[in-house]
Amino acid sequence: MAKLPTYQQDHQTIIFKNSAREIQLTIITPEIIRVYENHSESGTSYAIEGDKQKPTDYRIIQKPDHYEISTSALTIKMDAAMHLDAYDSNNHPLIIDYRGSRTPLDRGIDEEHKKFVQEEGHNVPGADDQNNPHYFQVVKDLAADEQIYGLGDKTGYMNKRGYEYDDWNTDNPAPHLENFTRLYKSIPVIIGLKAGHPYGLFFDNPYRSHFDFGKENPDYYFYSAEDGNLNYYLIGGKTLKAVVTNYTYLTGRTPLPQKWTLGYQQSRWGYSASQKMVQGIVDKMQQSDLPFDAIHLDIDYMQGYRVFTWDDAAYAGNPKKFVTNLKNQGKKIVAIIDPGVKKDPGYKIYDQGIQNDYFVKDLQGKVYVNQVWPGDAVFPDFGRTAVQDWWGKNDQFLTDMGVAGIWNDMNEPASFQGEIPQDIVFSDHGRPSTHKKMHNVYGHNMAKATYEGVKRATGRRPFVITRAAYSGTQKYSTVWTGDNHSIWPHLQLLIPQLCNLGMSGFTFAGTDIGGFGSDTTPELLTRWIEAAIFSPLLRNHSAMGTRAQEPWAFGEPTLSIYRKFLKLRYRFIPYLYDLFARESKNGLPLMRPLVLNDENDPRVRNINDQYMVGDSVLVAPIVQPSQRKRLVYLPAGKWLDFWNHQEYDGQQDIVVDAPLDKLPLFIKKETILPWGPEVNQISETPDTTMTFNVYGDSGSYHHYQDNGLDFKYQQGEFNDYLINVDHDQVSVKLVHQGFQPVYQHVTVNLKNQSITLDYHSDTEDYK
Ligand code: MIG
Repeated sequence: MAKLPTYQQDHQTIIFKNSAREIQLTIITPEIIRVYENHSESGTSYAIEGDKQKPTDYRIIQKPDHYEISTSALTIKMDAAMHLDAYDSNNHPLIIDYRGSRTPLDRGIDEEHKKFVQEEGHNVPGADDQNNPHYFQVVKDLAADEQIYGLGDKTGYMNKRGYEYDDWNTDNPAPHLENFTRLYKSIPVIIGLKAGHPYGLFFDNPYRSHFDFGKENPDYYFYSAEDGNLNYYLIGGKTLKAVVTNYTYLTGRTPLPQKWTLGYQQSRWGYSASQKMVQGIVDKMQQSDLPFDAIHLDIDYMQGYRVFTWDDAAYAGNPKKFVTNLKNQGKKIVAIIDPGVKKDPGYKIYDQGIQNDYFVKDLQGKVYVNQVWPGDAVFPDFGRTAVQDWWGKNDQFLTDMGVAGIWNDMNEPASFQGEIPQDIVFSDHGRPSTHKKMHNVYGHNMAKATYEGVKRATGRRPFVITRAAYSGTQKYSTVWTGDNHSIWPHLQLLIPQLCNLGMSGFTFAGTDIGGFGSDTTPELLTRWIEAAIFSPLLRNHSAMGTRAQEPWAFGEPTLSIYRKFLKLRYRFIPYLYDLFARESKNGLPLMRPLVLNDENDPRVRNINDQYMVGDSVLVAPIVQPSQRKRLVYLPAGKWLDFWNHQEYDGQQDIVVDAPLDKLPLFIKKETILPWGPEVNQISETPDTTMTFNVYGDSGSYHHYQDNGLDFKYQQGEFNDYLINVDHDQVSVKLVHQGFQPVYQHVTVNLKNQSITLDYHSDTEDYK
């Protein structure tokens, strides 16, 4: 029998050694264990900040042919060949090393033909370079009954099984529904269900990496990276929710956003070329009685695409006045900032960057130049604190103008004259490194710099939106899914994409409503606003040169239907905000796949055209042209049709009517939901009343309230209301009171009556 490796313990780390390898297991918490092998790469994580390790009891037992390392939640077995197998506390296999060898797919192509095929623009995936001496792979057993979710924004379906993907942040203006391997973000976490048992696996290595989920061979899935250390986290948890909570414990959670950021936002590349155009959109929104909170300014507001400048002349010489005016009416401006700085001596940002040596350079020490919007451009070296601080201070140019949010684009980083060469010197936590290593965290560091800068300048909860991201970026920024197209497959794609982003820790996400590229149609736009109405980030955005897709662009009935859904959205904002308050503590996404709530029901494990909002709202949008009815699967429990309160039993498929103006929507019976007032924007003036609707006969609900703006809630300035309903017995309690004013009246709508309770300040209760 082969000899077991030796081991040595250092607190919660166990170092296993044999003649060839040294593998460390570190117990982070009972449910999180890190696997690490040094491949002489220095550097610490970008995803994980601060010390996450908790004092944890564990034991290590030597068996004849393996060791067993156990916490209360996980058992890891290591054999003589240093295979690692993870089991849950009931001995169910979760993450098991595959013992066989790989059987690469035969793609029927040789190197010469591959070149031609790629030159024509086809994507030939699976090119992992096993001759590279730094290449390594991790191959795990795939069970017949195993589903894999997560991986962030990747295209395709909820369940990634059968597909392969690359992590190499890529600006792709035409992602397909299936089998497009690269996109803007690298979020190397998978959330799996093996024979119904949940687990997570997070590969924390920023180098280009590849995932194959049983496409090459249905018996295994694998991860490979072209460089870097072997560094991954085995994550357990009793439920899928617990796994997501554990993963977001490790990499962080989306902080509570400003409340208005949940309002509707209108955007289009081109609007911002003049104040007149932006004002025209604001006016038209208001005249059309369309609720909204923000207009986005794309690259055209700048002087010749120079970041941190404003084309004053196009804004009547005084953009600050314009932004302030809107602000006084409660409407916000969000402005875009790209990383590429125009190479232009005499331009302040360029000069400062050159003087202070803030831009990335080639191996000869010359500042590296590529092309983006401003023409020749140079790139800030975001892997250094000084550069992040400088960038964050520049954001003050915008916040001083009154700009309320910053939208970071092109930060993969994208470049027009070919990709930035791998050896360009980018810093890694201040030390010289390479583009090869820092590429996938470039957008992350830019978003972090922006978040910190805006926070310092304004004291408000920063609203940052980024296109590129890495695991952990959710702590700093909202994301959108980049350049989709106005085609039905991309409407379909938003459900798995946003749900998988949510499973990967990115709860604050959205897609370009109506589609960015190509020309939308009235029906597509209508179905898009319906399908996306609960997406946390709610923005209609389109490319210059495409046909207009504002809510009024197609006249009636599109405008009325669009308005109806925007009004519905604002009614639900208190619910969405409550979910954010919970998410910031447990990491569970607002918009989520059915499987996250009901993992024991095999029927929900592959659903791509329905989603949940929290635990009790089920959305089944129409995502096919000319469809007017659809099948809806209702999970366990009883459900009420939101529109007519018809009751259905769960665990069945029902057929529902869905004329053009209807979004099939179901509420779990015995749910209480807050129902915001009818408004056309989120006000900074606190609400003094709130309404709750009861679906069914009883229930209980926690409702959160604060000023929706800054960080005072962290000092206890918030209210937590507990609403209890048992048939006609209604009670409202202030479980925590830290924010003034509290609601003066609370109305609870029961099936057949409406009850209003008033606040009595002497007794501090509702009667
Ligand atoms: O190369 O700023 O994804 O939202 O409108 C295009 C112009 C650059 C890409 C973004 C898109 C934005 C556009 N940008």
